[in-house]
Amino acid sequence: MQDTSFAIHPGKKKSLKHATYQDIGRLIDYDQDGHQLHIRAEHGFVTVLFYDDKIVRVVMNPYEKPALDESFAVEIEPKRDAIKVIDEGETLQLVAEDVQVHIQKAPLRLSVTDHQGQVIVSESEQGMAYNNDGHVICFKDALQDDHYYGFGEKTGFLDKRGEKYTMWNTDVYAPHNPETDPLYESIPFFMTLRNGKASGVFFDNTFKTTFDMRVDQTDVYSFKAEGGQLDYYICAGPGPKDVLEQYTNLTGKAPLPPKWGLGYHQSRYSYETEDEVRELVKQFTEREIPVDAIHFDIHYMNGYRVFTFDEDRFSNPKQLITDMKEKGIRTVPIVDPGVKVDAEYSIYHEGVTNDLFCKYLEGNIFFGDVWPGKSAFPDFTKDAARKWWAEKHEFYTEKGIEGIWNDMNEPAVFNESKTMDLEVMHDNDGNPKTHRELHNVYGYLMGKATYEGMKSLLDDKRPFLLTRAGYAGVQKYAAVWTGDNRSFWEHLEMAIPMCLNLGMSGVNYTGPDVGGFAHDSNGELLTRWTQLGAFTPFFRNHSAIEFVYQEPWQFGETYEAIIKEYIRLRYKWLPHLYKLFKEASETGVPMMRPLFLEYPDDEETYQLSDQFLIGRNVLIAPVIRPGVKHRLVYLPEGVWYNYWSGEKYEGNQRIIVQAEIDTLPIFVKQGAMIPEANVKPSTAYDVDEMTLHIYPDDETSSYELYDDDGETFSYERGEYFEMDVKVKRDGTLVTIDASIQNDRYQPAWETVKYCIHDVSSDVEVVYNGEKLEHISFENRTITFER
Ligand code: MIG
Repeated sequence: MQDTSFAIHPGKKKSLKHATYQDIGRLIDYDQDGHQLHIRAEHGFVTVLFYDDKIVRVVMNPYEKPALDESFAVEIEPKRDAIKVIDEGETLQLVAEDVQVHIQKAPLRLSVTDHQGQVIVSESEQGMAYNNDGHVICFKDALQDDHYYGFGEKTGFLDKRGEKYTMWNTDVYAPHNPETDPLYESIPFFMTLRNGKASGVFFDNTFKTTFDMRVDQTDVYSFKAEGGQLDYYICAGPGPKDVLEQYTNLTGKAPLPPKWGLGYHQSRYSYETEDEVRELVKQFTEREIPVDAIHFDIHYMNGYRVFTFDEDRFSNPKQLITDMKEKGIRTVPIVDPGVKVDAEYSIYHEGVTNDLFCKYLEGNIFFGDVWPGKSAFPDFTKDAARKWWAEKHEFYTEKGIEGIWNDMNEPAVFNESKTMDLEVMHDNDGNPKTHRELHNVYGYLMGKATYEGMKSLLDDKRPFLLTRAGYAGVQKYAAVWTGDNRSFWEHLEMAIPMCLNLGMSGVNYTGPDVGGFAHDSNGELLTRWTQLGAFTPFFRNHSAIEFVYQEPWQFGETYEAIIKEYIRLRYKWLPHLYKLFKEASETGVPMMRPLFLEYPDDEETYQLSDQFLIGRNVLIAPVIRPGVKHRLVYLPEGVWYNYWSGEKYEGNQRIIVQAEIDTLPIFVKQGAMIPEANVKPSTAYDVDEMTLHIYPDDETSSYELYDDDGETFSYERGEYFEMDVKVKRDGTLVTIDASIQNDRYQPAWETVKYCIHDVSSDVEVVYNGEKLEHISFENRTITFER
């Protein structure tokens, strides 16, 4: 056998120590089996296939022809069209409509280009390889100005160039430090932005995986796994939104959550008694602070037994939940996977007798210490265990609960390794695999069981699920909060790129613990954090036991008033945010966006970690330092308005904006339309006044005003409201055309108050062909109702 292991090439940039890897070597032969191309190489086997014209899947197995294992994440079938293969002697070309795969034969190297010949991914000196420990690795060329995004939940700044990340779901106490990796989620996906064009790589391998993007020294990036096959998908873009769409075509679109899931949530580890919860509700009501949900952390349970309430602390949970619901407030109890060992506890009893817990190969149950003490862990890879767990949620739904919070599902275990023994077996429905292989999907499958269970129990109502752990595709089941941060300004700052990169990984519905979980919060920090939280997809204030309480009123009246204003602002903006959630559920493009997503050609946006967009045309620039009353804001090309003052700016420049403690800098782009609701105590109360703010542009701009009942799946059956609004400014004339596209759902508001910004007093407005008279003009703004 010829030795093709890597050598250090003198004169080239130095390779990192990959000498132990065996390169796949040269192509020996290939055969085509309809839509799959199989290659036998000197040191391995490769299969190539397409998922649509823009998604290429490559699977390398060092030892045998790859089995195309069923994926935990991927939902769609490959394209069945025969691949067109052209053998050019030294290379093979696979031609698809939008992309072309080039396979160099000796040594085997794989590249993908678009139909104009632009390189999407390529391999040169190094390609696919493996080592004697069964690790598989893939190297791809990195270019000078590549930028990398995604990787799920990671600390650090927006652009991940220069970083190295590991995917291994991990519970570390208060881990939001730049050097902490991995965290709770494993999303082995990233996006490359290269000269304004984007492409994605999804490495669908559930073992521990590592992504090495320290490309400056090597001119290559790599991804590797500690086992399994090198099984990855290339999403060819060409825009960053296309990549997100392609990636979520593979791993699934997020369902639309219930509207109350987008409201303000209040949590604490823990509100420990019924009295405490009732008092909390009373405070929100009296202080007129909107709230949609209160989370019950672990103290609600009897000895931390899941599917129980502690009867001394909560004597009548059903009554409490009913009373809260009457005030428009939902309850979200925490449910951990660990089941207390207790022969008289029905859940434990059933799990043992029906063989639903994780076991060693030899047949004994794995026990680990978590909150309840010695505990067993459901084997969520088993269909029977998922069904059982799903049905158990009737305990909650029969009390009126519509939302669940999954914690500790990495799974976390209180021991040295922080999780289960790696040799514990998962039955995986008759295809047993070790925990070492399936660790990263444990929480994901718990989420699947819970979401599906709640969905069938709730009788057409949309469930809310919040999870800490997950794998690629977690968006199908749950919202993701970023776990145990601390009440530090640095953690407020880090929350922004962390949430943005979750969004770049298919997870729209995400947010940090507002105010910080561990450590003591304070008025200024909570105020600034609430300003951010009002514009993150998930908005929950949560704090840890033994640290100061941080409900909106805990730091005095001045802060309370501002915090309240921003929670109210969230409710004002809900129609727009909800519409963006609807869009995310259809396209995979998140509500909270890094600027490069809309401006991929603007280099200034590539590393912008402290400001972001809501949808296409609203820019949020939070203040993330104490005592700071101004900040630098980058405005990309176009014309922008200060949301508060109406002041107008040309983009493509940095401005300094005043931002006293009561001000979150917000900018709205010309052409934008933003619907605003009148604020209610919670989403349980119908919005009955709707205002549409219009910032007219010389080009026609359009907006679809969307609404539905907010809580059932009836929108999937066409019962929603949609009104299309088109606006154009031509000198002093503003033309508005509004047409209802669908009214199978009737919102409580019957007219829309139009508010047109930045016009002069001689403005003329033509609305659906009718010239309007006597419209009120004030502050360069006119309003009328239709
Ligand atoms: O070991 O349930 O991240 O939100 O309050 C800590 C108690 C367990 C960790 C979660 C946190 C939650 C806490 N949990």
